[in-house]
Amino acid sequence: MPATTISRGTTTLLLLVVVLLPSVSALALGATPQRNLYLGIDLSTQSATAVVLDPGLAVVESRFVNFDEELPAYGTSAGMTVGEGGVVTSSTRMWLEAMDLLMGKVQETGLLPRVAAISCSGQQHGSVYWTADGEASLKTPAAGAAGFADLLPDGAFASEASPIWADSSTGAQCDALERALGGPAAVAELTGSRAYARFTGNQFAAFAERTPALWEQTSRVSLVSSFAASLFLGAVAPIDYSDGSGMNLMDISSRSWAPTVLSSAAMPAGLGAKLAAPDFSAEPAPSHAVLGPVSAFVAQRWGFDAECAVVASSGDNCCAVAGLGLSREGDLALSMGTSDTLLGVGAAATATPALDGHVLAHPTSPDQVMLMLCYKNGGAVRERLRDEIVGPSWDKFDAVLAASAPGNGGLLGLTLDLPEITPEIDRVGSWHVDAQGAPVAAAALTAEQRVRAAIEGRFLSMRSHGKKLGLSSASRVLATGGGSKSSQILQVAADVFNAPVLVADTPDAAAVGAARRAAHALHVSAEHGGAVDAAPYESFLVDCGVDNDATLEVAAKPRPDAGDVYPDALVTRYEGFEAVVRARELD
Ligand code: XUL
Repeated sequence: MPATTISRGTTTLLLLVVVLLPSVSALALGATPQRNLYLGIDLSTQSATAVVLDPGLAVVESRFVNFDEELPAYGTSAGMTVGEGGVVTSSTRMWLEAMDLLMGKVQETGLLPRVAAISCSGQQHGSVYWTADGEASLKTPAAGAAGFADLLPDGAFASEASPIWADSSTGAQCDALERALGGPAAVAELTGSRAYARFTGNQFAAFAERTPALWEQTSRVSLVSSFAASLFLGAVAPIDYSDGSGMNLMDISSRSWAPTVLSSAAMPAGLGAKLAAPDFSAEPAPSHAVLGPVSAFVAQRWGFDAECAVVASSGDNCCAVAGLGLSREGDLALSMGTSDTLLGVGAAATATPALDGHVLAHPTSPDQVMLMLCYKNGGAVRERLRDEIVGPSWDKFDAVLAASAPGNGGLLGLTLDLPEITPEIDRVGSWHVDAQGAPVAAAALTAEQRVRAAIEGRFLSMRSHGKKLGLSSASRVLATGGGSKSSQILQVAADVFNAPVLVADTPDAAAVGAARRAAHALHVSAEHGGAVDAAPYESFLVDCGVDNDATLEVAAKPRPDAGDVYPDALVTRYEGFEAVVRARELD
């Protein structure tokens, strides 16, 4: 597949066509000695987090709202409501109430009048359905509105059940999109990813198909990130390039909505108009766009300075990339949580969208892309294995892992408790093959072999799919999440990636990334007329005094023979093994 090129020229040009709110000059919104703090908010699946950064971009305050605990009326589990047939939603109203609670907590710090700029991070792949009434209430708040939930009463949204990233109910819509565009590779080539169930374009299509009257009532659509920005701006905010590239709707090369997708039979009528933020360009905005000042309502209600700038919001993975300082090609972030995510940085000019994983616009660097692989079977499978074999102790698990030989004598394994998305494998079970490719029953394996096969398998898979997206070799791996508590898992990661593994002590990376992006965007706008190339994010952070490397601790170094134990040939073998499991050629 040919490389995707995202030119710097295109980015600059598109920046110029982002029309700021009438009567507002972004240049008037710079930091001042009285206004030199930055607010970042992460509206994520289970919680909302706010951080306030000082002029050196270090966290001075953070506040937090947990949805299940603090908003029990919504009856969520881990922030979600699980319906029939793979439908998973969160309540738009719960998010509004959460933002009110959070802002109340942040206001108590007394720092809000000194905030120069704010940006939000939102869970990727969630959608919000505004009505014309909702848009009007946002722009012209009713007198005496006590907060966001009050400002946007019943009727502000065509549906308050917002589909989120965990929704997997849109298979038919994904098939329709791939058919309409000429197959999965064509969709990947154009948008950076083949059609994925959670990608928001497919959510819009499913919403319109299932509830056409509600789609009719929808005047605008937002992502969770642009929804959060809209609240502070007092107008529907544009979707940014980086989060926008996780929708199957944006042309990853030109960073504009792809006309062939919007006009295809797979997408609902009127989508283009609903994607357009009325006070801005109809197209997605650069992630560093200053959209305008906070609304008069927001300034008054929470005591912001009237000139506090609202910067385009972005997805949580995109903001985590900015928060972790992932900017060098070869930098990888390995998040081992409930699901496993590998984030990497690549050159836009050489990235190659593939059938597994995603090429997304980089949130801070126009010449780069963010490469992402998400696995559904992550921490839950590892913890089940650990509990079955040694009980709930990572130390004991580490001892078992350390007792087996790296490379596992050629044994390969894959364990799925849920159908997998990378690669798409629609079955659950546990499969192993020996060095000759012959199937081996799990009962015939020692605990040490099973554990090592599970851990090595995941990293070999990441290497294989990462390579197809254009990730050639790793220079360092930043590990986060529950799995990074196991020192031996980190050692296996160092060996398989043949790179040092660092543990990132950056709690709230997405909220910190949002706040740092806000500071950078304000600087670019006020000092460089919006020309992001004049002040690259990395050098801006250094100029502010941020030492990203100081927060990183080397947790594992690759063994000297790592390249021989885990050669490319082994990665290729693993790729073939996954294909055999996927094709059901192995019981
Ligand atoms: C990424 C994804 C999840 C969400 C969680 O593609 O689906 O990581 O971003 O918030």
